[in-house]
Amino acid sequence: MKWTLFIHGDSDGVVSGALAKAYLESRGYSVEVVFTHPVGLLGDLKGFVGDAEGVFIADIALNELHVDEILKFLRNLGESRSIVYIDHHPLPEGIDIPRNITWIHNNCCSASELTFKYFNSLGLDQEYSRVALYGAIGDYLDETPWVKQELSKWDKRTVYLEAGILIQGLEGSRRDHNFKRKVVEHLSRNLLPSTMNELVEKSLKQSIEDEKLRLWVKQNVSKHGRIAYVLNPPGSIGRAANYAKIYGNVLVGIAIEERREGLYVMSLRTDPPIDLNKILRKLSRELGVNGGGHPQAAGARLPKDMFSTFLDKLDKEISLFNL
Ligand SMILES: [Mn+2]
Repeated sequence: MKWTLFIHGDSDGVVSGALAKAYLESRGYSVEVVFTHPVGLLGDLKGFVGDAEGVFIADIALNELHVDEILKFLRNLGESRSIVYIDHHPLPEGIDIPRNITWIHNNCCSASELTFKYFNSLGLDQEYSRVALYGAIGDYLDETPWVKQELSKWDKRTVYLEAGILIQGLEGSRRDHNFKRKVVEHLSRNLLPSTMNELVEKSLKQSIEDEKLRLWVKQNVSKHGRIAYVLNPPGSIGRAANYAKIYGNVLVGIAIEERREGLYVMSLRTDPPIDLNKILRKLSRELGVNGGGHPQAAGARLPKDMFSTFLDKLDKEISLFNL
């Protein structure tokens, strides 16, 4: 009796996995954890579902390019197994959702919040709301009505301390899936992140790295109209994009990593009401490049020689907001 969990490796994904594990183990199942991402999901499903009788997927966006094939695969799997898919990333338009799977999708809030509500309704102990809060905070989705209500039931200062240790510790253990599995195990028992020494050490190291990154971005940021950007920052491009926005004092921040010769992989950050997901999906169709994500946190990848065209078009789209 086994379930396999396919989850994202950030704090929202890890927490979603821990909540699922806590519930499923309390019902007598064994649980296996696979870390994946939108582009790798289909391959990982094909490779790792094996003889599991249940499949849980959380915090993995459905990629425009693979969505039909993934849904077809899930529909087939749904004939013989239980499938639960929980996510909060905006969906591609016009998709055909399989009726034989449990489909929980809402842009309202974190995957952690959705996952907690789902398993709590099935009987997961209310005490696990604290674990769910860490995941919500990790995705900056800590101002939803549910989060505010639950935070008031704990000492919220210590919840933020614990969330910070988890978020920073995971950030500092990028591709170390074995370590992340241990974190899932730890959280699935509702143990505090601060009682896991290795996580605390990684989080403290990560904070030093982030401070270096912050100062580097402050000195190296370039501006283009309403956009500020940095190229090849020494650290996470998501964080660097946020700092570029702040220190460029503009509406949109971008951090770019030149992945291999001529390919720019970038992260973008903004504030409401600008919707980067909508803008990037539009530019993606116009320019034939990959792009999308959340409204205020998104990504794109394009050939280096298209970057200045991309910046011009993006700036024009932002100007439409008249901010
Ligand atoms: Mn998430």
